[in-house]
Amino acid sequence: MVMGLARSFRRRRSTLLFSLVLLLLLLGGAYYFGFFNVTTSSLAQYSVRYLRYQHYKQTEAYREGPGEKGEPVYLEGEEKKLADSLIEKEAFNRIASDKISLERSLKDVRDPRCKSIVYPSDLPKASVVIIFHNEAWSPLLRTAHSVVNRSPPQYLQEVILLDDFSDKDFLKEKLEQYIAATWPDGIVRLVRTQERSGLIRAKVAGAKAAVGDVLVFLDSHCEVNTGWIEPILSRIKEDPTAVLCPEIDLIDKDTLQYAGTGSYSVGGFWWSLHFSWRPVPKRESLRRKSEIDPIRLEPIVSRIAEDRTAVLCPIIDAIDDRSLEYSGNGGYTTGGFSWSLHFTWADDSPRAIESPDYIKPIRSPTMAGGLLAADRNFFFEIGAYDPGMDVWGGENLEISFRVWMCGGKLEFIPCSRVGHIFRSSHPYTFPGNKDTHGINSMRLAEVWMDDYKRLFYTHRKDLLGTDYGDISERKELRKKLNCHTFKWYLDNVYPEKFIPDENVKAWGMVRNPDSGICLDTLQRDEKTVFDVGMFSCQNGGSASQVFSLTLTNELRREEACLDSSGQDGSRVSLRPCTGQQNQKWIHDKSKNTIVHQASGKCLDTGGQKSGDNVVVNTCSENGNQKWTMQHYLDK
Ligand code: LR7
Ligand code: MN
Repeated sequence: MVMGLARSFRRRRSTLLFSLVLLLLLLGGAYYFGFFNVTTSSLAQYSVRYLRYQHYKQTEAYREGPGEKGEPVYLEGEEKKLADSLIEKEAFNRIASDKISLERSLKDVRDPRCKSIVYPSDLPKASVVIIFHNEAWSPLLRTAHSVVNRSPPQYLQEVILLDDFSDKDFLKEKLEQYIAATWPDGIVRLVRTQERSGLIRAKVAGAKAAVGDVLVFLDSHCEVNTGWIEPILSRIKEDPTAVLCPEIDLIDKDTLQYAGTGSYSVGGFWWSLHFSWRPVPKRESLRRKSEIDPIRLEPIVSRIAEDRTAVLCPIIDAIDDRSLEYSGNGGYTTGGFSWSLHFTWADDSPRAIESPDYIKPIRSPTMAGGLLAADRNFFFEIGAYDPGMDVWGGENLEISFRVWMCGGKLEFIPCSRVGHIFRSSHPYTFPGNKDTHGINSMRLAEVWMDDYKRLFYTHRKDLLGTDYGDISERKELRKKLNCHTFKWYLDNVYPEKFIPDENVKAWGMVRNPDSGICLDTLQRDEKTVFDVGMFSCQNGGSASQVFSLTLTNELRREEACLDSSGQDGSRVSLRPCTGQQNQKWIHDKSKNTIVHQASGKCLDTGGQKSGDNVVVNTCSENGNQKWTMQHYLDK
C-alpha cells in the first residue's frame, strides 16, 4: 500500500511537472510572438479611447462657440470679403468652416423613437473610409473627428483617410503630424494612392486597406451625428446582403449650418443616368408597415421568455379594404364577451398610437453614392466598384443596379444621420477634361442595362462612338454572379420608373406637319414647372423632343406631364404627373388632332415656329392644330 501511494505520487508529480513545462512553453511563445505587448498596450489604448468617447458624449451639449450645435456662421467685414473671394474656387465657405471647432457639437436630429431602440451588444466592427482629393483642412478633419467622437469605440475598427494623390502642402507632413498627435492610438490611419485614381478607384483602395467587418464610405466633408453607426451595424449583422445609406442631412455650403433636413426620400434615376431623389413610393410604405420586423417581434418573444404561460395578442391596426391605407389606430382596449357569447372589445374608445414604421429601413432603387455601408466580404463578392471608371460619376447607379440585380438590397436607415456639405461645383481638376460621368455611365449602361441602354443613348447621342475602355471583366462578373436582367430590376425594384417607349400608345417627336416644328422642352430643367416649347424637328433625334402618349392618355416626359387649364389661348405647361383630368389628351390619328380631354380644346402652335408658345384653342380645321407622333405602338 505504501508502495502504491509512492507510485501514484510519482505519477502525479510527473504530470504536474509536465503541465508546468507546457505552461512555461506557452507563456514563452506568447511573449515571443508579442501577445502581451499587444494586449496590454491595446487595452490601455482602448480604455483611453473609451474615456475620450464618453467624455465627448457627456460634454457635447455644453460646448460653446461659432457653429456649435450645428448653428450657422455668418461672417462680416473683412472676413466676409475674404470668404466671398474664395467661394468660387473652393465651392464652399472655407473661412466660416475654419472658424468652427473641428469637434463641434450637433443637434441630435433623429426621430425620438430612434433613441429608445436597444441594439444587440455584439455588433460587427466598422472601418470608416474617407476618400479625399485636395480637400480643405477643416471639413476633412471635422469628418474624421465626428466619426471618432460619435462611434462607440468597441464598434470602430479604424478610420482610413484615403488620400487620392492630393498635391496641397498642408495635406502632406502637416496632416501626418496632426493625425499622429491627435490620435496616438492609431485609430485614424492615412493611406495614400500613388497616382490620381479618381474617387471610384480610391474607394476600392480604401476598402482593400480596411480590415473591419463592415465598410463605411464617407465623402471628406461630412459630419456624422449621434447614434449614426449602431443602426447600420445592427442591420448588416441581421442581413449582410443589405447595402445601406444613412439619412443624408444638408450642411449649408455658405454658413456650415447642419440642417436636419434628411428627407426620407429614396433614390431614383433619370434615363440620362443622373441620380434623383423620389418620394417613398406607396408600395414601399405598405411593405414597411405590413412587414413583421424584429422590433415588433421582440416584445412578444421576450414576454414569452419571461412567462411561458402567457398567451399574447398584438395591438391590431386597421388596413382599409379599399385604399389599403394602414392607419395606426389600434386601440389599447381589451377583450370581453357578451352573455350571448359574442366577443366584444371591453373598451370602445381606441386611442391612436404612433406607428413605429417611421424608423424602419426604407428600400431604395438607387443611392446618391458617397455615404454608404456594406459588409466587407459582400462588397467584394459583388464586385466592389468598376475599376475602369474615372474621377467622378456613375459608380453610384452602377453599384445600385448591381446590388439589386445580383442578390443584395439597398436601404436607407432613418435613424442613422450624416450631414454632407453640398458644394456648387467640384473644387478639383478632371485630368484630360473628360466627361467622366458620361463615359462611366456608358460602361454601366453597356454592362448592366441590356436593351434599356437605348434610353440612355437617346439622351447622350453625343457619346456614341466614344471609347469607354474594356468592360469584359465586368460582363464576366455579371455572368459569374448570375444576376437578374435590367427588366427584372425595373419590374421588381423600380416599377414606378417610366419607360418612354414601352406600354405606351405612341412616342417620339410630336410634330406639326405644316410647319415642321415639334414640341420641345427647350432643355429646361425638368425638375421645375415650365411652359412647353417648340423647335424645328430634329430628325436625327433630340432627347428634348421625345414625348410619350401613355395608355392613360398622358402626354409626358420621364417625370412631367403636359398640363392645361383649358382656357382659350393659354399656354401648355409641363408639371409633375398627377393622373388628373387637366393632364389627359386624346390623340385622333385620323384627324391628326390632340385634344385636351377636360376642356375639349385643341393643342395649337399658336402660329409660332419656336419658343414656349404652345397653347390650347377652340378646335378648328386650322393647320396649327395638326399633330402626328413619330412612332405608334397601337397600330
Ligand atoms: O478624383 C477624385 N478623388 C477623390 O478622392 C475626386 C474626388 N475625390 C473625393 C472627394 O474629395 C470627395 O470626398 O471623392 C469624394 C466625392 O467627391 P465630391 O464630394 O466632389 O462628390 P459629390 O458629393 O458632388 O458627389 C456624389 O456623387 C459622386 C459620383 O461619383 C460620388 O458618389 C460622391 O461620393 C457623391 N457624394 C454623395 O453622395 C454625398 C451625398 C450627396 C447627396 C445627397
Ligand atoms: Mn461630396
